[in-house]
Amino acid sequence: MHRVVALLVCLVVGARAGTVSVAPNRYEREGRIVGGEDTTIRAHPYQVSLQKKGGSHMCGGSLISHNIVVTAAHCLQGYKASTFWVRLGSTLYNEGGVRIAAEKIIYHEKYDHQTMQFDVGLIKLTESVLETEDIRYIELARTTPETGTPAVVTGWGSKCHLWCMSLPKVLQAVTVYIVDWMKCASDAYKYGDIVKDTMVCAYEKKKDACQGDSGGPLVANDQLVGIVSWGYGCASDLMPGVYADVPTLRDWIIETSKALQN
Ligand code: 4AZ
Repeated sequence: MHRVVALLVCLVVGARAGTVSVAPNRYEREGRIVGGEDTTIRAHPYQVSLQKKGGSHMCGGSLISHNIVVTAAHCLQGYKASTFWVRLGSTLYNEGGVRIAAEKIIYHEKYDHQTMQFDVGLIKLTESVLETEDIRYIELARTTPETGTPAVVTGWGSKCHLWCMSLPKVLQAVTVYIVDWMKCASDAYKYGDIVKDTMVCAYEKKKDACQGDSGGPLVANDQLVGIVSWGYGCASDLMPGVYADVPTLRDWIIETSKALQN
């Protein structure tokens, strides 16, 4: 479905942003965190930037313990841990805070890049980080908030349209509203049954996550409820942002985090 366009877009975007992650559903891109505004790491201290060593921002992520970052499987697939650095504790993706190399990476064994189900992965850092004003571990939500609950998505995804060359250096934030997967798959929106029960959507007119925000946090009530995963375009009418549903994936995240300590 839209494969050729998706591939072309990924090639263009990949060359520009230094990412080669391929999500088949990704056929268009526009904006940044679309419709967002500058924010600070202190307001979202769980946010991290996943980068290739050398400094190109690839994806977002969320710190959940002293040495574990949650991100999207599609940010990790095809890479070795030695590829990555993580920058924590900085409003700017390209300087400040601390930069720590990845020691191990793993993604969900049921991750399917066609359907985008189980789009979750973990990074174990080579060093532990303590909590400060600018670095905090975020709790994993146990239940998906009701449809209509406000949630905040943050990231350094591209700020410009398709042919613009620069990423925002300053972290962006936008408020969107939870749409549960059944509602998101209903006739109220345009996706239909490609939205599955491992996913949760979030929507607001002209506001959305976008390419480069992948892997990053969707937060409600100070808990991680979603991981930026996919969408058709960004901030398109009746096409919500789609996220990996953290409550559904919570047990895997916790068990796998433990296993990574060995
Ligand atoms: C992406 O390509 C992507 N509008 C992330 C989020 C959304 C769309 C695309 C949601 O990484």
